[in-house]
Amino acid sequence: MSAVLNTVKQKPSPLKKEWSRDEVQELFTLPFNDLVFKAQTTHREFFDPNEIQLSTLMNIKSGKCPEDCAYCPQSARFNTDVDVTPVLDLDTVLASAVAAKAAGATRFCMGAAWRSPKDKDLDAVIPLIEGVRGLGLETCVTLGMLNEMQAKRLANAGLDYYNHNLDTSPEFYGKVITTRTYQDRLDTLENVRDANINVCCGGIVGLGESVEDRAELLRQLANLPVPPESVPINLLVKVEGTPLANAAEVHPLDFVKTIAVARILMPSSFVRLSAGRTNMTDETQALSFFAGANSIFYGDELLTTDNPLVAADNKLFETLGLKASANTHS
Ligand code: SAM
Ligand code: DTB
Ligand code: SF4
Repeated sequence: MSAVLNTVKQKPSPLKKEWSRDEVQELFTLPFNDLVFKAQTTHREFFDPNEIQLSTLMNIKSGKCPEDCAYCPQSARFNTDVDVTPVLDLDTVLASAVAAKAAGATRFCMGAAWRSPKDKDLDAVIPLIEGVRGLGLETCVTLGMLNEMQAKRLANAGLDYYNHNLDTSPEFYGKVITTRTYQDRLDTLENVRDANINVCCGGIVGLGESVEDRAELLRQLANLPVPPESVPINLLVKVEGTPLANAAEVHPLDFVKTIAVARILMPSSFVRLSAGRTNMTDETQALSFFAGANSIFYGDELLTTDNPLVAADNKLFETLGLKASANTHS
């Protein structure tokens, strides 16, 4: 069991702020300099501004997913060119985890293209969680919807984080996914929280959503009974064959504003500059860090698409004077 992370059940604080629709929309209308200054000031109250948390991703079960998430290359409904694999074996996963740790990652995140795992799927994933933990890495998995019992099983295996994204606003959600509801996602998040697993939950920018939708996504996240410890903000990776392959480009500064508002709404959470970095300049990434992003996916691949090379990221950290955060598990 994770000593600190999984023993104390987090309760909503009576002092927790409920963000109103107008308050969040107003942040998006602030002059850029005012918004980013506010975000950086908030960031400094809770974090070392020059420290960054590094998580490495691995796709442990690829492709043939029954869901219809319009952004996702792993949906069986779209004609994309992704590998289809059963759950990978322990040795393969541990070899990647060892390499991730050696490169400087502190968390290893394993993704599976499932709508929701069957209990026998968890039988296959649990040894992977235990093995990766045994290496002294934090563990995260993203396996789709979980019921109460499944969340408890993962907690008992010592899982540190569960990733399950809201993806967008409740209003825009139906334009992107029809095979599971927003409430289904909230139910999974509640099951994960109740099992005392840390919550990793965020969304995607670039699905064709409005600024109001981005504000509503962030408000939903911040107004959860306990905000997620980790908030991945993905820029859509446009993949040939998915319905969103030709989605409109997002202006880089609009992306940075989303990061800044996430930081202001969830001051003590890790905000992760997630998918989409291969299409960002160093300047956009640097501004995102200045706006309060303090975590990235680190490693040459995401799940099925490319991520910046580790060597390029290390060079960027050197240029920016960023240092990787320490491993909490070793
Ligand atoms: N199947 C599980 C689920 O959806 O809950 C876990 C894996 S799924 C790939 C995890 C998350 O990756 C999605 O919720 C979405 O936010 C993100 N994602 C998937 N495809 C993406 C893309 N093309 N661009 C950006 N983010 C993406
Ligand atoms: C998250 O928010 N982003 C990651 C992780 N959680 C699982 C996934 C990004 C996937 C990008 C597209 C791909 O590589 O398939
Ligand atoms: Fe399946 Fe997850 Fe992709 Fe949706 S995002 S199609 S649930 S793998």
